[in-house]
Amino acid sequence: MQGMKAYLNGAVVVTTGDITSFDVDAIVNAANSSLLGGGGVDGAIHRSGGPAILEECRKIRSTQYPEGLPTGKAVATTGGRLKAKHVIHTVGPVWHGGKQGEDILLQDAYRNSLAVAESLGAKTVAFPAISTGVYGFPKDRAAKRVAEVLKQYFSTPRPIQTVYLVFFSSQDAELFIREADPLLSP
Ligand code: AR6
Repeated sequence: MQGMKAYLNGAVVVTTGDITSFDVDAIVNAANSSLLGGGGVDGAIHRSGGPAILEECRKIRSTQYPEGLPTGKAVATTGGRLKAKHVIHTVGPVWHGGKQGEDILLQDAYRNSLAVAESLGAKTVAFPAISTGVYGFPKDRAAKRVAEVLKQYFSTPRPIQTVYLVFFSSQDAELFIREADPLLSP
């Protein structure tokens, strides 16, 4: 898979495209607490992956999370018809101005998704820019928070080989690189 820029000895690759087409072990979904679908990347993943994903989400709701998946947590389902074997559903924070724990919750969403990916034995994982769409988290600030998580995560040996950060536009990818570069460059 081609990237615009690689960081942390190739463990993190910044790229653009439609995450539903990625041939990786797991893709992450920017879901909502209901786990029952929505718009944005969530809608695209359910459309491309088919009904098996929603079926497993319903099961998770009826067993593990009857009240919904809390913000910052992550769970896995099949990838259904996607190339990716697994979808990791996480819920990013809704932006309320930045003083309601949004930074930590966004980082929790990435960290817990990485932990789930590890538990699945995934070697390659693709993330969308969680919370930066309808949830309104500022993209520049999100870039810094994500860079911090990945820098810390890959500061010790990890079973995950490559994390792809997938942006929907090259403008978004460039913005990420601008903000994250000072934190991720050697
Ligand atoms: N591939 C990669 N990135 C995408 C794609 C795609 N196919 N589609 C959108 N993006 P959003 P959120 C980018 O709104 O802010 C849903 O309704 C998009 O440009 O999908 O976490 C859920 O059900 C943006 O930068 O997620 C929730 O209710 C990023 O993905 C709510 O939206 C995230 O945008 C979650 O909001």
